[in-house]
Amino acid sequence: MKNCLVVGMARSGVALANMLLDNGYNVICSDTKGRENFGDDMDELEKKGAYLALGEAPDTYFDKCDTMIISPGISINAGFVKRAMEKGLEVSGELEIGFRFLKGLVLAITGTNGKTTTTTLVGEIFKNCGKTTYVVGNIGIPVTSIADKTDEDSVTVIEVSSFQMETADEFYPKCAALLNITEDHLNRHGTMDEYIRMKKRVFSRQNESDFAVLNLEDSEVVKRSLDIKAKKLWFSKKPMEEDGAFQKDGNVYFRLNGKLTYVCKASDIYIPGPHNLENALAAVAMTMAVGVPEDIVAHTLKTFTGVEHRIETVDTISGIRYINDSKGTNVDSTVRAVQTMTEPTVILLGGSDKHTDFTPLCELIRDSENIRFAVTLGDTAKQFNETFDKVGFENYVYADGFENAVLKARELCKEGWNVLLSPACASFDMFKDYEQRGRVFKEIVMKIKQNML
Ligand code: UMA
Repeated sequence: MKNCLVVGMARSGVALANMLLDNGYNVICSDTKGRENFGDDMDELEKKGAYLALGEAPDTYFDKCDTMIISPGISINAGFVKRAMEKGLEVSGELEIGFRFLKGLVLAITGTNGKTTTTTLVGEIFKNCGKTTYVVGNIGIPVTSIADKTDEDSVTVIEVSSFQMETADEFYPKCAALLNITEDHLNRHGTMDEYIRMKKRVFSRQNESDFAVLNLEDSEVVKRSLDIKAKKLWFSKKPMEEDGAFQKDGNVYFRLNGKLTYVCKASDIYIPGPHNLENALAAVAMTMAVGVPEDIVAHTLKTFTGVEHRIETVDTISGIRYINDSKGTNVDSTVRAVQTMTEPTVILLGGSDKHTDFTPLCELIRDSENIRFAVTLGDTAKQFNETFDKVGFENYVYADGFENAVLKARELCKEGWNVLLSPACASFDMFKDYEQRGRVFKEIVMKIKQNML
């Protein structure tokens, strides 16, 4: 690897190109978008010596490079990626190249849901140990933005997506967790089998001296775990005999090689809901496996208040609580948000299409005591409306546009109710990403508070 073609100049590509230039590599920066779509980042890269190939097909530069590195948003099955492979280029990804530069302890968390909360919580536990800790990956901070800063004593906690794993051949975390598997990203991976195969690659380089943290209550995870070579640590909300973290009689325990350690009361864990208990148990297993003392783990579980855009209370205005769950980007994630509601709720549903079957979610909403109305919006609104008709739930209404949808939800609410944004879909039909969708939701809530809407 010497002459690198970096494709995709958003967060991953910019960080990667910078890291490669800092380490003496030749870099061509490619993106389908033209120069006018980028800001100062590109000037800085050019100053450092990068060649900017913006608004052009990457193919033009295949002859000038030995390696092509793609951003997570680009599929390994894209036509130009196949053509690069045929030309004999090494094709890799941002996570994989970042990993080659990482020093110290590396932990990885994957799964359909709970990744961001668990990754952040594991990071907090290490920070509370006084360790220099980097919390990166799919969470929004590219691994390559910090890889050069790591040393033998630092800890890097990485949220890993199935997209990133497509190109991560040698990625090798000391401890990796698979939190759960439900349907997601079929538009990218085609089948559930392929999606699961990508997630499981996180364990493929591990050996018996490493740790695989797995959900004992997820039958798909259990079924797919047979060929994992690392030491398996399970987690469960119910008592269990296996090594790992579990809840028994309202207490959280960790067991390693048969030795049982009490951690804290389950009710001490600050973040609410059964899904967060699972996230907390996974974090207990991951950190105690590598020697973090139980008092630091317990203290962090008591004080960690959760992550932005995940069942986040924005404000209560005229008795109506506005909850931002923009991170509810798939059915299972929204199911968890619905199950966490303890008051009457109007839910905002819909976004860009990932070829998902909404039936289980629409049935849950039909049977839920707390979900009183649904407001559907975005590209998948029609699919939601049809699925509601199919399962026999009549209390839904379509809204044209995001702001209208929030205002419609407010109109349907009575005092003491919630407006819950948990779309069960990606955001790309109207926004750059789920974070922007969450921020816009919060801005609308602020305008409501100031009587501007
Ligand atoms: N592009 C090309 N050619 C193409 C396709 C895209 O040049 O054929 C360019 C686009 O014009 C754009 C860039 O590629 O400029 C976009 O790359 P990207 O989508 O990888 O964007 P990044 O900002 O680098 O974000 C990526 C992850 N995005 C995706 O996986 C879609 C971020 O995860 C991640 O936080 C970030 O790297 C840092 O590691 C986001 C995500 O939606 C949050 N993840 C999915 C999810 O969580 O469901 C997997």
